[in-house]
Amino acid sequence: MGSGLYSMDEKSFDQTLDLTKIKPYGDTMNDGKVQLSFTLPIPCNDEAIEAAKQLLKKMGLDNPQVVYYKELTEGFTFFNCYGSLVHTVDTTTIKVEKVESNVMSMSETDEYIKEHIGRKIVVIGASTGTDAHTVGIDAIMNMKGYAGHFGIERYDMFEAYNLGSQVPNEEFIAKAIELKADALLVSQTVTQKDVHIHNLIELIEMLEAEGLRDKLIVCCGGPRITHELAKELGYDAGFGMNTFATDVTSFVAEELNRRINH
Ligand code: B12
Repeated sequence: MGSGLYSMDEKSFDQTLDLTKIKPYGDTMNDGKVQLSFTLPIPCNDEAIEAAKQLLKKMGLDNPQVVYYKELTEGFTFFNCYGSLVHTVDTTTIKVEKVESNVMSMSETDEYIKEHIGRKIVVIGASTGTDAHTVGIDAIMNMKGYAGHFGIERYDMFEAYNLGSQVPNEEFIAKAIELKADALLVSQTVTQKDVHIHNLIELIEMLEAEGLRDKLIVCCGGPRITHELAKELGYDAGFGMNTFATDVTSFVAEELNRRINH
């Protein structure tokens, strides 16, 4: 038994949590403490600080405090603020659509593919359209991987092609045909003016027009992609932040097995 900071009684505070009324935690349970930062397009002065505080109150933050502020450029002020949120959320009613798969390690996935597919799975990935962000797709595909998780190029039973960024959907599809891909991995980071939605929809429509949609497993990913959104747009799966290669390789291996063998 360690001599922690809390006595057992104090520790048990979280067992009395009302999961129907959860609010942020900062220092003491249910204090609602929140930190946020934003910029206002007004000069940096006392009135700007008061404006920031009034906005915090309107957001439902009691005891609003501006703890840091700075002029960004003439007429623009940046703020770091604290406040206590008055709102709560009922966590018992929350349902989130998730990718259904058993996440396996790299070696387990390779074994699974050897046993159930009996050949390498061909995947091609790219950031498509005008999207120039490569870090996400590289994190998933590059040999060296991301945050201690190897990327798909490291797997024995995947043949992985990373086409990079700003790949037009036509080119992506042409490559899929040329390489006889089993799965397409699309990365979309920029969401301004819903450009990711248009781009993702266009790919599915083009695949459908070519009669290829059902022949391919099509996944997308990015910081603002959810599985729910991906399904809505006609994808087989969607992966958001904190995804590792294992998440998508497990899904693709199991999905291909389902399609081939069931
Ligand atoms: C680096 C960066 C850039 C670099 C990119 C360099 C490069 N080679 O990638 C440069 C400077 C080029 C750049 C440019 C732009 N950027 Co930028 N950029 C960023 C930044 C700082 C980091 C992004 C990143 O690398 N994240 C790390 C990776 C690992 O995370 P990730 O992409 O989410 O990937 C993970 C998951 O999402 C998932 N995933 C991602 N893809 C896929 C795919 C599959 C198949 C799967 C399974 C999983 C998966 O797995 C990954 C690992 O867990 C972000 C801000 C931020 N801190 O996030 C802004 C940001 C993304 N950029 C932004 C913007 C606006 C731009 C520009 C439009 C700016 C401008 N006005 O010119 C341009 C757009 C250029 C273009 N045509 O696309 C905005 C996007 C806002 C929005 N919602 O649209 C952000 C959020 C900054 C901001 N707060 O405004 N950018």
